[in-house]
Formats: sequence, structure tokens, C-alpha cells
Amino acid sequence: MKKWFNESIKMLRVDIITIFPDYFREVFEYGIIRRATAASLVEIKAHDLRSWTSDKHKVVDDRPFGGGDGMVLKPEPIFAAVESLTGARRRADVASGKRVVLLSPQGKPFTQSMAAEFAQSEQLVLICGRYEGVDERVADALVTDEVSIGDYVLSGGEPAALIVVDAVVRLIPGALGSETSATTESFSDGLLDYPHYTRPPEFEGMRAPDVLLTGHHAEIERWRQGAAEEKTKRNRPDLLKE
Ligand code: 6GU
Repeated sequence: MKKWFNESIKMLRVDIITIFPDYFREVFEYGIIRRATAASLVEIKAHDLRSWTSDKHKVVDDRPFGGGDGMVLKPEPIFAAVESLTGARRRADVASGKRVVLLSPQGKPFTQSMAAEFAQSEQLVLICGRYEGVDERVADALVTDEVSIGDYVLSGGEPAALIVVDAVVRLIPGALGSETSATTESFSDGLLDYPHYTRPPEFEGMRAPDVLLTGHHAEIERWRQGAAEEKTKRNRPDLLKE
């Protein structure tokens, strides 16, 4: 209801540059992303990098200078794609409300706070790396951010783009059913989320914690805080350091 007369809600445009645009054909048609799209909170488009080539065979890659295995994505189609989508050919010319993001295993770790920043932009351009790499002039001179989703190697940036879009879109004001859900979860307070239970109270001999069935909201809150700390200590002790 609120969004129809709230001028502060602006549409986020997401442009994905990829050699596999069909990879994204259905993934954005579910759940929160589908709802946010239907509500015009976000518009997501996947573009074929090959459409920005100018040769007959639509070549997007070439052999690495200095030798070595695999192929490298050429700079020309990527610079042309970003120029046509943003108007900028260099990082310094990217408008302040826009982010041009290269997805690569060499990027800065993607975090919840980065997702929150991206959610406030007006345009997010995601460049999916492929093969053994992307010509470094893209990272050096064109993109505003180089981002990795974790310490493992994917065969391309496409799954990473999906993950970034999901994490970002759910933080757009109005995208979540309940406005509080986004702030009470894992990471926004530096802890993992607390454990959740639903009916039945006993399942195959395993009981849900009695305190959750008491209706004592202060005690429930105390239990959840302790359980979140406990789970964080066990699964992510790195989050508790310093
Ligand atoms: Cl963003 N791309 C690729 N290819 N591998 C990754 C990654 C991205 N993040 C973690 N591994």
C-alpha cells in the first residue's frame, strides 16, 4: 500500500552481461524476485555479450598473452556492453548511482553490507567472467567493484550473478512481506540467525525447546540470542573474533 504514494522508492535496474543469457531465463521468476519485479521495484535483464562483437563469428575470447591454458574474455565487447548500458567507458565516468560489478574469484568477498549498498543503487551492471579469466583492463579501468562470492572456483560468474541479485533484491524496500525480516536475520547483527521450530512440538523423539511454547516473549528473546551465539561459535567462529 505504502509504495504507491512513497516517492522515495525508486526502481532498481539490473543488467547482466553474459555469454549464457539463457541461463537466467527462469531463475528470476520465483518468490521474492518475481514479486519485486511484478511490483516494479526491480527490472532484471540478461544480455548476450556476443551482441557487442563486431566480427562475423562473434568472438568474445582470445588466447592469453604470455601463454598458458584456456582463453581470456576480450576487452572490446565488455567495454562496448558497459558503454551501451551505462554511457560510461571508464570507471570515473560511471554515474554515482550506478555500480558496474565484475564477478570473479579474484574479487573482494561479497558481504551483506555490500548487498545493502547495491540495493540502494539505481542501476547494477553485473559482468559474468568466463573461461580462465577476463582481460585485466576491465578490472583496472572499467568496473566500480570486483566481487567474489566465496573461496572456491566456479566455471563462470553466472551462478554468482544469481546470488548477488537474490541477496540485493530482497533488501529493496518493499520487496519483503514483513519489513522487519531483513534486519533480524543472520549477519545484520554479526551473528548467524537463531534456530527456528514449528509444529509438531515433538518429532520422532526430538522436542522443540519448551521456552518457545511458553509465550514468554522476553525469555524467548533471551533464548534466541543465546542460541544464535552458540550456533555462531560452532559454525562460524570467525564472526566472533575481534
Ligand atoms: Cl564471482 N566467479 C567465479 N568464476 N568463481 C567464483 C566467484 C565468481 N566467486 C567465487 N568463485
